[in-house]
Amino acid sequence: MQLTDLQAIYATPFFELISRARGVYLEHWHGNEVQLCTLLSIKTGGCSEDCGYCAQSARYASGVKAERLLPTQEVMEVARRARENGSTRFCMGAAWKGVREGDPRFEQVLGTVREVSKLGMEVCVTLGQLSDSEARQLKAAGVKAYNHNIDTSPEHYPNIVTTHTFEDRLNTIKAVQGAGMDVCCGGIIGMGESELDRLKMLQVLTTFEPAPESVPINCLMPMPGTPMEEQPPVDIFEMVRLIATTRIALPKAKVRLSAGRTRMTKEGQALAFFAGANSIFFGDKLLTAENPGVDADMALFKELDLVPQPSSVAVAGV
Ligand code: SAM
Ligand code: DTB
Ligand code: SF4
Repeated sequence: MQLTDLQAIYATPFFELISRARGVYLEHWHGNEVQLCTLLSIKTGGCSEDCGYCAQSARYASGVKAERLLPTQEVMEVARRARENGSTRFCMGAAWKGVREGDPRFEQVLGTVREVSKLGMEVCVTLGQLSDSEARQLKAAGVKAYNHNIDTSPEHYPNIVTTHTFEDRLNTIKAVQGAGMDVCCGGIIGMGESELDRLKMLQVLTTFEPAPESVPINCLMPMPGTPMEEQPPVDIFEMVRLIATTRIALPKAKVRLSAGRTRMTKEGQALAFFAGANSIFFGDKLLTAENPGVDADMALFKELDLVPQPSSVAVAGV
């Protein structure tokens, strides 16, 4: 899609915009179903990269300590609980620049993926940069989707990260597509970017072939000790406008209302669901930051008559 088209959509009067987004949404999805994804940080902190928003970078005194890679059995306990709570996607994150073939830790992650995929949830991982052959191994082990965000516009990216480039991110996404995994790719708003940067980020997402399967829209959670700790919160109507524009631009993608829900009201989240958001991170923790708890989210779903989206994969009976 052209940037000018996205700008025109974004600038539509608010109620017209969310009504149009709702219409597009209902053409492609069941209007009351929201996908529940549980996140688990399987390797926390100590990351070599300098992403200015991230508490897991070794460069910032964020208070997040570097930990070892979690053993498969520990991951399985959390994954089983996530399934009991109703999650249909389980996403494991590692604070690494990327994975290295031949590294025993990569072999361990492959083993963990094989086990988790027996639980009948969609398996997603976010492990940083990948080569083609690593991507193929992850796919073979049972990964359905790979999360790798472009995070912001190509122009704003160097203001946020200097240890890798926007192009590096796109190359990993190509490796993921080449291996036949779904691409989960979105970004963060509230990092000092302009409205134009947000739409440029969305424009890049619309050029992907195939289109991203899911698009997480995160609001910056300003983590203490990071360069972004003082960033002001994102205005809810800007967030809803971006969600509506994303829904119209990428009708078949799951649009995930991601980090930052702890600072949103119930009404704000309801507007985001109305405008086409149909996935959330579920559980009281994201990777290191807080998320609304299971009980609060289930109460909200009840009030809004929303239901968890069924899993797209079969349960193996583990
Ligand atoms: N290391 C891998 C990578 O960089 O892709 C995977 C983990 S990384 C923490 C996954 C994504 O979480 C980032 O791309 C970013 O979009 C999001 N994220 C990290 N810290 C955040 C924060 N403080 N607020 C909002 N989103 C954040
Ligand atoms: C995504 O877009 N958001 C998630 C997931 N993909 C991996 C991560 C949010 C992290 C929020 C900050 C934290 O927990 O440290
Ligand atoms: Fe490392 Fe990923 Fe955090 Fe960047 S976003 S510092 S690559 S964990």
